[in-house]
Amino acid sequence: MADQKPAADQSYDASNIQVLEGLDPVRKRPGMYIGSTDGRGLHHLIWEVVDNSIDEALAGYCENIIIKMHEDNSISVIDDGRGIPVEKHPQTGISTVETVLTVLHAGGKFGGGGYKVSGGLHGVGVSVVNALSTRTEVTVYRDGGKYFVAFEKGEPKEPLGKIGDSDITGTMVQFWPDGGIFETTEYNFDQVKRRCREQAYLTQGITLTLIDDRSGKEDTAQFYFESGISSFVQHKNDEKEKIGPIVYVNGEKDDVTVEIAMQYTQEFRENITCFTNNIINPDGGTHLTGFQMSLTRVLNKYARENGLLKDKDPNFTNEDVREGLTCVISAKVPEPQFEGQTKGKLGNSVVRGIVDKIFSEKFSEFLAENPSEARAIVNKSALALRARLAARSARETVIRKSHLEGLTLPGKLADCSSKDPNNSELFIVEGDSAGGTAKQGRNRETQAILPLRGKILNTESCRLERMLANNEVKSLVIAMGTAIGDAFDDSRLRYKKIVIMTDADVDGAHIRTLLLTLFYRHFRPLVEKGYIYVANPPLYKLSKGKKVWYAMTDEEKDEIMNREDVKAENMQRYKGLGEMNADQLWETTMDPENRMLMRIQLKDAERADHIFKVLMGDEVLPRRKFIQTHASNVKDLDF
Ligand code: 0RA
Repeated sequence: MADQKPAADQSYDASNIQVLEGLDPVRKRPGMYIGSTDGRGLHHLIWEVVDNSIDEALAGYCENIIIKMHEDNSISVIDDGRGIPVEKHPQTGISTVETVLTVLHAGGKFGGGGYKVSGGLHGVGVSVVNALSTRTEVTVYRDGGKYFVAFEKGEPKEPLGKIGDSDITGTMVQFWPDGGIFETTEYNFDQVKRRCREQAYLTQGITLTLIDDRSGKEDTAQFYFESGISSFVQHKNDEKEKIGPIVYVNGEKDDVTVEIAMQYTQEFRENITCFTNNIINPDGGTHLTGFQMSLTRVLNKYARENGLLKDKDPNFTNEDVREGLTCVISAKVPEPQFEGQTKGKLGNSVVRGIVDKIFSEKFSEFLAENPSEARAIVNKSALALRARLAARSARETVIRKSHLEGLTLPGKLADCSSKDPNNSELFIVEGDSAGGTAKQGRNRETQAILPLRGKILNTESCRLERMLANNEVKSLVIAMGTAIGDAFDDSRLRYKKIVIMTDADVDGAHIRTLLLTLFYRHFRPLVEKGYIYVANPPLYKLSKGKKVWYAMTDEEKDEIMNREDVKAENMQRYKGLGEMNADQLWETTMDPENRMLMRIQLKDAERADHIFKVLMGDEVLPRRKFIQTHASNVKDLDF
């Protein structure tokens, strides 16, 4: 009794510790051993017995399992395995068959075999079935003899004895579930049949026969799947349009065996089922994550190496490569750890790496050897990827619309009173101070002023979504009324003259470039229709007595000074729009009678965009070249 663990500890690694325990705790707290005492727990009894037979099959000794439902609600499970040993067990002093039936956690271990791999959800063994049955009879065919032993509520009733000769081997266990423990003792044929089918898929080469012998319910079902989980995948894909063959991969590492069968279909949904030791894992676990990591990585690698994904394409995501995939993953793990509320998830982390390694190797091999199938598979993922990007873009349009729609005009916009775009002008002005001057000097009827604070966002390689998060860009878009991107609609444009009014210096030129780039990329129709202008504020003010002249360029300044004999100290150089007063700004730059506007041509905007790409883009070489060429001539930045 060394190493005894408390009964309450349903540790799944208990199978490798030889716990010798009576069956009393099982009858006292059945739920602890089989989960529940409802129909689910009742059906669980069958699988605790069948698991032992399946272990025999996995060990290579058993080919047939028959499950029979009897009139009296008893169940018998018959197999053609080696038969439970009947000789005295060295540790318990009683026969192995009696040990297996009366000692908790005494599965294959007591027979001296390897670990027990199948094993129900709780892996508690056939002794629990015995404990929860009013009667259990075991018939063993072995060593040329037929042996019989019977128990009642887990207690030996008829001692083991030889009752005849036999030239076959095998075991028959019949049990009568205890109606005093279970809420119901009536079995459901379809429920058992479903699990039989699943178990037959998972154990290649086994034949499972289910017989309902109850009067009025007579029925039989038989399952044999030559190709195991590959047959399972074939069955799942029965009605679906398939892409490529069923790919089967298996391998073993550190006592963990892995089997994966998969096939792509034209479906959009995925269908992946995972098992550990023949028990379904509804919540996946480490075998699933290992498979998923590997699948995504291998398909991306193959697609890149074979030019099926171009440099500009993003990688496939996990979701992309799962689309239309039907897959069965079956792992055999010596000491499985299950996680989650319902213990539906495999937790052993070593399994992740093992599955990843085995699958990567074999699947890469498959792709390399089957180029046309590989291409079909990759194309399916590529379709999923494109659909995902398209869906995202559609979603962004909706987001964009909701960003812009219903929004009131920005507070800093001083709008004009005219609602007719044909005689409305929008002046985009650099800075709040110049904005203030322009607001005072403007014609309120037809001229709107939108001051932009500082440099607007660098729109190079910048997603629309992020651009719209920039307040300056957002204000401009709302003021113009056109929205942006897929939602762009130039019939809603509020001003047919949009005037960029920036300082006549390098910063001003930069902001102009930024704005032109924005128009070129996102509002090109406005450029094409000739709605975009650049204002031309004077560089110098010259005065003599009460006479005043403005000069746009150095040449003009020199010409005026010569002609009018203006002395240099009278001369004022405007460093920015803000240095002019409202009247001066109106007179020189905004008054339609006097001003000089430059209408932006598509090629101007295109050039701005090009310069922008060179200066702000990812490529370093052209940028260096541009700066080296133009460093001493900043005027080239002007338009
Ligand atoms: C212990 C040891 C061996 C087999 C079994 C148990 C066994 C149990 C069940 C339960 C239902 N069918 C079964 N078949 C076998 C190994 C025996 C050997 O080494 O010969």
